[in-house]
Amino acid sequence: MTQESFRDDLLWRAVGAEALRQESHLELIASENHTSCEVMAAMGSCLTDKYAEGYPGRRYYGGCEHVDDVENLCRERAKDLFGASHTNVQPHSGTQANVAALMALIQGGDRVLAMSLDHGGHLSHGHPKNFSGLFYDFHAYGVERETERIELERVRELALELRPKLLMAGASAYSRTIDFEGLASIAREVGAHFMVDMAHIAGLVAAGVHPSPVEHADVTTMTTHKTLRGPRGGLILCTKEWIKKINSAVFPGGQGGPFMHAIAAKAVALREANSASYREYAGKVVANASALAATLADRGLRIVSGGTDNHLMLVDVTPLGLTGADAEEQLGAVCITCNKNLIPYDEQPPMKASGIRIGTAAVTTRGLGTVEMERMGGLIAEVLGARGDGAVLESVRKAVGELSEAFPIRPAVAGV
Ligand code: DSN
Repeated sequence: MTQESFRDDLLWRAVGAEALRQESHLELIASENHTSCEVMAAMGSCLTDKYAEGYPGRRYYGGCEHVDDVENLCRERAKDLFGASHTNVQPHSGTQANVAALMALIQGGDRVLAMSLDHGGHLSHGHPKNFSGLFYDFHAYGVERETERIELERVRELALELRPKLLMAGASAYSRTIDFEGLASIAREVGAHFMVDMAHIAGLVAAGVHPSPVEHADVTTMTTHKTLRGPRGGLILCTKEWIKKINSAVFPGGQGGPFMHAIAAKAVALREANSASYREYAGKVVANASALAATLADRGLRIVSGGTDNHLMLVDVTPLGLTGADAEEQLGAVCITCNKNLIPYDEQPPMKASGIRIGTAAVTTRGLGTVEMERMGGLIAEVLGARGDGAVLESVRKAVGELSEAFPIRPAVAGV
């Protein structure tokens, strides 16, 4: 069935418009990417029709022999790619994976030490209105004011003072390498379990361009749709000791039937990520982020912590007299998509924020390289310094249009 033969005009008009938006905009939201045609095909396959509560070989419904093969394949690929002994590939999202990890590792009310959301952490690491903050006793470590980096000695002092049952690492807006080995040794020293949410950097870890937490953590969670470039979803890796508890925390603890189409698409993405071309891609993502950060800094913008080691950076836009919300809107107007973001020790509320977060995973998938990053950095600086000058905005919009036309998404991902 082709899209032309679909009857639901209203719906497909919106989907078509989104496809055009993606093609004509440069996507710098650090948590987004463009998936391959095979990932999309798996997501749109007949597997979406199948109920399969339980696990391979032990389901509650009949007719699961083929989806068992799919889930087993996905599990083997996840273990192989990340060097893990055990995995659960059913979480519907990163937050669902974190629900299961917390349910497995600790009891309600137990104390957890995790990175502060205001300094780059994540909603599911203890926000007071999220399940995590509602049901557990979360305390936060952050980055130092001077360096804007996590300093292990400070985390250690807090851990010794608070004696958490669980130490959590991982972030959604932190641009520096996280020392998982060092954090694991703090956890051991205070008798805490150690959990890592590597959602943002999973693809970089898979490719070996960021140190892996897997050998250090009791449980590692991730999403599959960010740098890993798979379908929207979650995944858990853990040691033998935790797999029974993790499995029962995912199902029946936090979810019902698994999304077998999403598990098939995760299997596709895991195979794609286990290749020389993907490892080359991940290296380019990091090189592109470095080049973009350097260009923005050269053009007078302040990069939080002075640069980046991974796929993203935080840019402080207050020296230009802007809020993050203003900057997001002005860049949006020239077809560059990014998000406003709190910077460490921000005095603005989250809906305004003092910074923007920029990531290079999606534009690198399109084929943009360091030369184009320098060009984009210049364009971003021009827009943010334009103070609404219509002629500047028009010329940048034209230049962005030329870049997106030169690097179309679908041909780029067809043969990933
Ligand atoms: N919303 C995601 C991000 O943008 O980092 C995390 O869940």
